[in-house]
Amino acid sequence: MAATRHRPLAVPAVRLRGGALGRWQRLNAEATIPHCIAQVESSGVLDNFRRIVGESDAAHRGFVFADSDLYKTIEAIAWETARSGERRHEAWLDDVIALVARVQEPDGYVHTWIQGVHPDKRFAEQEWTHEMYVAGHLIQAAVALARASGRTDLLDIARRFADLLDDLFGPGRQDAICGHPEIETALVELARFTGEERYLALAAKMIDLRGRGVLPAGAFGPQYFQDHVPVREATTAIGHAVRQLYLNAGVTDLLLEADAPGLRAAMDAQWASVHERKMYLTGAFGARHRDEAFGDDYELPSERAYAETCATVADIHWTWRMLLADGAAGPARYAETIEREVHNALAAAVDASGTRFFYANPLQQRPDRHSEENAPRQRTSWYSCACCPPNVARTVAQLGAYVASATDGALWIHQLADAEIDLPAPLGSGTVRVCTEYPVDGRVDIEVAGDVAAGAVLRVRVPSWSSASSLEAADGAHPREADGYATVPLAPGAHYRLELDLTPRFTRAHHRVDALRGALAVERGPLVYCVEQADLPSTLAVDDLVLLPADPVSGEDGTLRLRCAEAAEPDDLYRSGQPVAARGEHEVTAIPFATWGNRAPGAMRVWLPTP
Ligand code: FUB
Ligand code: ZN
Repeated sequence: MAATRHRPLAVPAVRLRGGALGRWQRLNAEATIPHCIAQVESSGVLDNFRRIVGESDAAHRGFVFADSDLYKTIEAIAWETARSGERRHEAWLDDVIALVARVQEPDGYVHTWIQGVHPDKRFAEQEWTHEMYVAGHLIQAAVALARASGRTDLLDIARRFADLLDDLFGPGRQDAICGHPEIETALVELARFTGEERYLALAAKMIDLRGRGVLPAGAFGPQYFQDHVPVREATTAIGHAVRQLYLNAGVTDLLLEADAPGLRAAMDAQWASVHERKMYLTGAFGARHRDEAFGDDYELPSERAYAETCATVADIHWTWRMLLADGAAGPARYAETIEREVHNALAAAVDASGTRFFYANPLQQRPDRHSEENAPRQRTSWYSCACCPPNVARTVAQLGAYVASATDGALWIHQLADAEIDLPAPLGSGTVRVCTEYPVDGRVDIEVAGDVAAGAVLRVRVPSWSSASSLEAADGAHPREADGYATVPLAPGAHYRLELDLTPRFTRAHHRVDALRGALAVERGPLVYCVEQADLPSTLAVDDLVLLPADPVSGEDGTLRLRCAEAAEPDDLYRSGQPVAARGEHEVTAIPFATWGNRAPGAMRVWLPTP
């Protein structure tokens, strides 16, 4: 297998401690994962398995891909075990893995909707049956469990299914792809873990087959599942956002592990398409509800943003792989994108209790907005299409994986999180300790302890928005370099300090984003802010605020104070074109977007109009 430039660290090697991400991981362990476990029971997912083997009389419940809720929950438990070393769900795992084993057919097949509802459709309508998508989640959960705790019972099940897929659809055999990409990234990971090249070959074949008319086009056309052009020619992100982004994660995984001519250029172009023309400020993706899809370039409406939580999760997967693959945008941009996604769209997807979730993550909620099935006004405890909640759980459990990487002679810190990082073997056996309350506070202290290989260096990302940009040490200042990282010796006993400039700043959108013309957002460090009705007097509506040109002021509690006027406009829907008339002056509280919706449901907006 080809060497990768950046090497990830093992999950247990990065321990997030007291900061924002560490606290979130504990909430994930205490609340979100137990909640997912309860929900896969109460939503009928486990009964779907039981009924196949005569252990339940219930009718099949949920969508064709509901099995994946179980597999994502198992994956979350696996990464949580790797992180904490605690095996608190072992008995539950024993039960559910034994259940999946009983349901698996002798040839390796397991998919409860096909088995229990429509056996006649087995691999017959892959444009919508999600059989390989579900297999992908099974494989990812199984490898995670094996990596985390050495437990291989689920891996045995997953391999038997993967072997069946290889027997049927591997090189030289029948051509097939799944309507929902996901199996590709899973197969590469299975190849990585087992060393079996045939899983890599199967992933490569499926990637090569995309865009060649293998799937019949459905109601939304072949671009819905990225089957309109071959992957190497697909330079624009299009169609269902989660599908495009999981596909890109799989393609980038393949180029990390194998010779894959043409794929690198396609992925660089895709990354620019997604992040330079189709990303919401919060790190969310997908403007359209109808087909859960990307819009055209610069089509980024705030209140009708679909912005599915799973699309942010998928982009974190992909963007991390682009960092590892040394993609054209460079590690700092990839890391800063992941930071934006984690601290904004992903964090907003779950409430303060860890048990209620958004599926869609719009950047504006009008006061009269009605709840829609996957876009409710308030977070809800589960969904009939429950792809998002367990996706949040598995992602939060492995946040440590995105914090650092290693190259020959260097440890790279990409995410400024309170953490203890064990050096990977070639760099020594010591530890790097990062102490910080970032992103609430801009001070980051870094200490090196223990044995370190001679000449090794530490590369620390200094965010692009910070005007203060040097790492301070006893021997002086080490400035941010052109690639966005400061370099210091990885010397035992060394102590470095970074004091980031967290002055709140206004952000505007590209002039082609018509939905945002004349509006500004406020950011502080990596956090996007919003104004919520709950912070305003009832006489002042969020949608009547007009931002005045005064610098926002930081509050003690992570909030900001903005100077706003109130629009004083006639009621006419249309009238002769003049700037917005406004009156009065109000000090208005803005809160991190990640925390909105934790009080009474009401209006909210990220982008505020200017006069
Ligand atoms: O199709 C499986 C999942 O359900 C997708 O990734 C989500 O967008 C939702 O449609
Ligand atoms: Zn989802």
